[in-house]
Amino acid sequence: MKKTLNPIDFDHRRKQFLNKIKKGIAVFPSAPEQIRNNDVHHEYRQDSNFYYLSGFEEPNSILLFDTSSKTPFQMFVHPKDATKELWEGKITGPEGAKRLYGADAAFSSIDSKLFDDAFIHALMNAEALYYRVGIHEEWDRRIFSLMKRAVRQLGRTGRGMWPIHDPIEILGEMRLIKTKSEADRLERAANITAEAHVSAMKIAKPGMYEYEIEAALYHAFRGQGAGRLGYGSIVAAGANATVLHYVANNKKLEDKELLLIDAGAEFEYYTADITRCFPVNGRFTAEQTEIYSAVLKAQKSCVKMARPGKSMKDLHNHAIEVLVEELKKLKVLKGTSSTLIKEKAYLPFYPHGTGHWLGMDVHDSGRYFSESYDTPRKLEPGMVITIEPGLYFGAHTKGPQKYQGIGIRIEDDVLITSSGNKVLTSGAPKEIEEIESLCNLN
Ligand SMILES: [Mn+2]
Repeated sequence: MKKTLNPIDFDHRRKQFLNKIKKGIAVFPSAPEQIRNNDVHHEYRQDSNFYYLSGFEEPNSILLFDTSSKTPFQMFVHPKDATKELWEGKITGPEGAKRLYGADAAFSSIDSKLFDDAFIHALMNAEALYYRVGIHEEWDRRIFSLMKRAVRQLGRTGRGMWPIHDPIEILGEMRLIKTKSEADRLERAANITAEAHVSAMKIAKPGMYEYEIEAALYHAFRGQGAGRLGYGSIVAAGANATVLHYVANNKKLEDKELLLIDAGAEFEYYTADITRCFPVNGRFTAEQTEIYSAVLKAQKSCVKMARPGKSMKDLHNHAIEVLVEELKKLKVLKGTSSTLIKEKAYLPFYPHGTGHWLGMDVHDSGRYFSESYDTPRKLEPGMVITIEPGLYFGAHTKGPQKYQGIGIRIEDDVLITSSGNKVLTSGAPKEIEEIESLCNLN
């Protein structure tokens, strides 16, 4: 297995995490392998939190953190196995887990007694368990039954069950503020993705199919060293763009249609998330220009606003204000802005949020609210967000006939810095003139 991040990064994360769980223990099972059909598996990807703390990519493994132990970071991994390695490639094994991944102690994960005993032993001296309930049912059953065994072993003490905390609250906060090396990886993913969007603009033409563009994106991602997609690519021509999570990608591109692409490459477990729209024949129609310009205005204005002290909610409210003004100018909405906003008259045309955290998961972890979950949290340096307003005139939207079938979203990835922000995805043009000139290169 290739190890890409500096081992020091993982070591540092583990130290931080161990400090935060105080006198607790923590368990992270690896992502389960998923059957696709018969004996074929879905492509394997390690669980984000598991990877974040270990850098270890193999299935059938467990991380056990025990703050009171001389070996606080224990790994349970698949043992070396010549036959399995002949078919599936190199297995790291417990010795490798210690040598290459910094485990203080490592054991086989195949002999389930080894983990079960270690877990009970660790729990005895712990004040709390950090474990994500509700992710894998099988694991929930295993953990609960081990906890029962542990409590019985205490004898008649009257002591209750150990409390279980979700480690995501700690890890979500850690993952939310990106270190330099994480921001670098996101920037690399963003550059790869921007390049792929540019090549899509260059090759698309009437008569091609959405899946041909999807294939070109994948070619550009993998060709530049991306590990995989960050999420399923949306390649939506014409009215398909008004379906927010369109994934069929099988329609022919027609003259005078726009093509909306929402796609992101994952580079070393960090994903980009870019949306661009461009005309299949290289020229925006007058109506497309009107809607596109409205969205672009809102998008650029939100990007300008994104800095420490503002919240995602501030950006969303701002996007709504600009879009409502633009929709009034285009005679899609009529009335006073404050009433239109209060009555959410924009909702049929702008039904989604303006952005989200971005990182190892496309919708990354971390609180959107203050610690008491009652006020929107302020942006801080090191956060990476998307800014993605849109306007949609779909089958169920009653708007002017001339806009029917237009769906526009423009999405950038933005790193918040102490002085404002840095747009990571500026390699993908969004101005009409730039887009048209790229589209007309072929
Ligand atoms: Mn997004």
